[in-house]
Amino acid sequence: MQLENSLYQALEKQELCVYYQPIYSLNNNQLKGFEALIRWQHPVEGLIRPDKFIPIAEETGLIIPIGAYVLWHACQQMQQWYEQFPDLNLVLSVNVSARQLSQPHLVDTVFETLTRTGLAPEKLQLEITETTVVENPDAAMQTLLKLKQQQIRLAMDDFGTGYSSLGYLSRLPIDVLKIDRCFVKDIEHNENSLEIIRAILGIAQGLRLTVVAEGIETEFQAQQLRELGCPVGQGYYFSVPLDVAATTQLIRDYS
Ligand code: G
Ligand code: G
Ligand code: G
Ligand code: MN
Ligand code: NA
Repeated sequence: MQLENSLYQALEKQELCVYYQPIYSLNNNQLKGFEALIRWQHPVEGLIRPDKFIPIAEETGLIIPIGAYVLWHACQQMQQWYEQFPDLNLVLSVNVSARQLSQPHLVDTVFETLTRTGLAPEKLQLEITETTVVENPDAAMQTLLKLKQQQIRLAMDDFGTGYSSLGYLSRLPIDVLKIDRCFVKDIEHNENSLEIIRAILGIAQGLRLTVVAEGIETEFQAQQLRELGCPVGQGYYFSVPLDVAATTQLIRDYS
């Protein structure tokens, strides 16, 4: 309850900010985009990570304004980078939680944000999870189809950990699978994880989806994923999530 109150105030006082984790092509280390990740800059506690407050935001419904806030700030920032660095070709990936996806209003929020920030819809990717879809497949399908009609890219986050249904995967208008970091983490010690990744890559190829491996922390993991044919990755090995200044510097160095 106390955290709920201060979370509400955090939104009002603009203590929430967005960090950006770079996403790279594994073949040539080309920068492909960023995942937007919310942080809470608490005046006393310091930087609070979302695992602490996203569940509360979900329960209380605060995730709706917080989600809109992240979307707005990230799209606005991405458009600013596009204006500052005209040769850029990057995708911005934003997480969408179950409660957000179950709201019919999500589609309007996304379209309005794109219109008002000027960011092109094909530069925005929304990350949803399997669990979200399984909870309310019909509503999810409706919403995702509307987003897809407008050229927004859709990614299945944490793939392989939820109530996976390969049936949904074949019917939903998904473009990208994000392999959960638990499989990547185990790659060196657990032959099964390697085989699961191989299987996910096979499914993705069959369904013409692209794949992003999450949580890459070592050169060994990056190399294994490359050899398996995984095209894209993110993780501490490449970079931790960065604040706006550090992200701008990374883009400048890269351009
Ligand atoms: O970056 P990291 O530890 O900080 O994120 C922890 C969890 O919080 C992840 O599951 C991530 O998807 C989620 N998360 C981070 N930012 C957002 C956000 O803006 N919206 C939602 N719904 N979840 C987020
Ligand atoms: O401007 P203010 O901070 O009061 O806006 C309230 C919320 O809406 C915040 O999350 C803000 O980032 C976001 N926001 C501000 N202007 C716009 C806008 O023109 N469109 C949308 N969709 N969101 C906005
Ligand atoms: O659920 P989602 O995939 O959106 O979560 C992203 C989360 O993963 C964020 O909390 C982010 O900070 C974290 N993260 C990003 N790279 C790594 C990594 O290499 N290792 C670990 N353990 N976490 C990572
Ligand atoms: Mn994610
Ligand atoms: Na994930």
